[in-house]
Amino acid sequence: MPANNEDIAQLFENMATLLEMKGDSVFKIRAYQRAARTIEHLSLPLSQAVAEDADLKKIPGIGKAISDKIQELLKTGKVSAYDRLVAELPKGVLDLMAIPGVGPKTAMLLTQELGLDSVDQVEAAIHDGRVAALPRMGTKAADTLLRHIQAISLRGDRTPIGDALSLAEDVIASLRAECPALGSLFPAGSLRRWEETIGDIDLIGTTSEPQQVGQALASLPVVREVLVSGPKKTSVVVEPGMQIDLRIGEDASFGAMLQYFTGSQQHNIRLRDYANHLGLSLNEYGITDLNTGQVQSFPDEASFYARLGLPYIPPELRGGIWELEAALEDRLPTLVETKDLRGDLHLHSLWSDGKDTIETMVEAVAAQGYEYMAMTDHSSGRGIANGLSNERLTEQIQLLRSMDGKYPITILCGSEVDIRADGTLDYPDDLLSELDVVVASVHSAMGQDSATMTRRIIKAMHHPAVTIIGHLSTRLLGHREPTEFDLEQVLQAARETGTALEINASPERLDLKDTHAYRARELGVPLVINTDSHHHSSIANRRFGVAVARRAWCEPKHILNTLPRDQFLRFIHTPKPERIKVFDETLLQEAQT
Ligand code: DGT
Ligand code: CA
Ligand code: CA
Ligand code: ZN
Repeated sequence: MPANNEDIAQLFENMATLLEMKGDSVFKIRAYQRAARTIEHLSLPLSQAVAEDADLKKIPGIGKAISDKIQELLKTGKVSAYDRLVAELPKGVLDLMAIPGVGPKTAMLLTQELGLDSVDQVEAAIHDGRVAALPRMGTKAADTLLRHIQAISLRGDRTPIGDALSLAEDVIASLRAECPALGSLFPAGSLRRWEETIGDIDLIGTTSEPQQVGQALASLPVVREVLVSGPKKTSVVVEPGMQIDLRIGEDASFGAMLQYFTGSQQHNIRLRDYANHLGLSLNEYGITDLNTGQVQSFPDEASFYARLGLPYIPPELRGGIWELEAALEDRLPTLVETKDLRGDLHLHSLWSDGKDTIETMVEAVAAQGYEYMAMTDHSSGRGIANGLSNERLTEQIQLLRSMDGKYPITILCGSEVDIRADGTLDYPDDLLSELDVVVASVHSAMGQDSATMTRRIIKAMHHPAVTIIGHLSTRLLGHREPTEFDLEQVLQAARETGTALEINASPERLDLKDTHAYRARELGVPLVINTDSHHHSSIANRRFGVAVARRAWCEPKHILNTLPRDQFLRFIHTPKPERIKVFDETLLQEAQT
């Protein structure tokens, strides 16, 4: 297996750290860090780019030295410069830097002076006093280090965005209820950028009573520990182990503050570099003119970006890779919004494993103002309890046909059909051909090797009845790893067969993930944002799917279920693969208007 983008990013991150320990040039270190960030967020596998002889230097943040090392890694499996660096430095030094507050210098001190090469060993050495006895250390520094180590286990891993967002919304509602003097209060950081997992929750607010708001946060029943409590910042750890940082600022400079703490860090570094070239410097209070020393404040982000000569950059795009160039060249996308959606094509009812009747689901979807929907209960294949037999599906089709016309929404007959291990589908062809919408999904044999899984999915795409592939990777965030498959081949087959790919909006799934959706959009694959609702309330999850699409730089024209009803019906009623032309035509129309 060639190294994937994450491995390559990690290697450069390590490289930067090792150089920092050696005291190498700041520019070189920065360059490696920037390359790591860039690669981590690339939508295209570098292994493929290299195989196709693409010029990696065209990617912003990747110069000749780094491009050469990527080639070396992918061709030989190692990078000799990296191996030399590792050999020069003590074992375990990188592991110790996983402790917050431990930079290269401290890590070197701990490994060289005490021979420690794991976090556990450091903890033991703090307890027996060896760490405190080190030069430049002392009892106080050793205690701080111990608290950091303990906080790692207390805080646990990153939290899926679904859990983090509902927690943040609860906290915001409580603070609103308790603090009448509260002005603005928004999530910032990774939550505002809609990353799929969240390290900690950042909240940014304004108020005339900062003490009261900080106090209110610290006193919430969910708070397990108060880490920082001051007029400008309050930090707490809440059950079940998430940190919340609340920062309070002034109305007049709220824009700069929100911008600063929204990040990403990489976006802010890029923006700072760019501002420096204009003779300006940025911080959380505003923009300083380096000639006059004057600081200008901004009440909102739009005016902040405008001062830099830039259009407003939506938080979902602030990954630090392409957005600044795109903004400067005036080619930022007009991102898809929740209000653009006109249908949901993946919905379950009590007929299979849903929790509501068909009628309840139809009413709930119609209440969103949608124009069309498809009921897609499970097929009877393995893995899913209560899937519909051929007879029950026939019965459901009759029922749905009789309901259509009685509601202010077009009800389409569908099914979520299992893709069996060999790529065949769970219903006979004549039954499938009666359906308007077929979502084909993998629910079994998820451990297949990449080649088998790729063939399996592509075989399903070639079936004339398959409209959409559901939750392509089958991952469950924090619970189940994605299956292995060749993304490029799958996306190409989707395009060639005119099969749409789902962005499953369920916050446990978010599947396609953002970078895969990004690549799908680049290749012209039709995307559909579905909620896969098993309960009428889950239709609200569509916002998570819209966020994935926005992080993939999707405009309405890239999303099939933003099509008006008649155009959508024309798409599904046109046989595959010609159907793709209907999709392309709508792209064209939009580009012309
Ligand atoms: P997370 O919490 O790991 O999911 O990711 P973020 O992006 O929310 O990171 P966090 O909470 O450490 O910081 C919030 C934002 O503050 C970050 O996106 C950018 C901004 N920021 C500005 N300067 C700095 C800095 O020197 N260090 C860090 N860590 N953040 C900074
Ligand atoms: Ca954060
Ligand atoms: Ca934070
Ligand atoms: Zn489903």
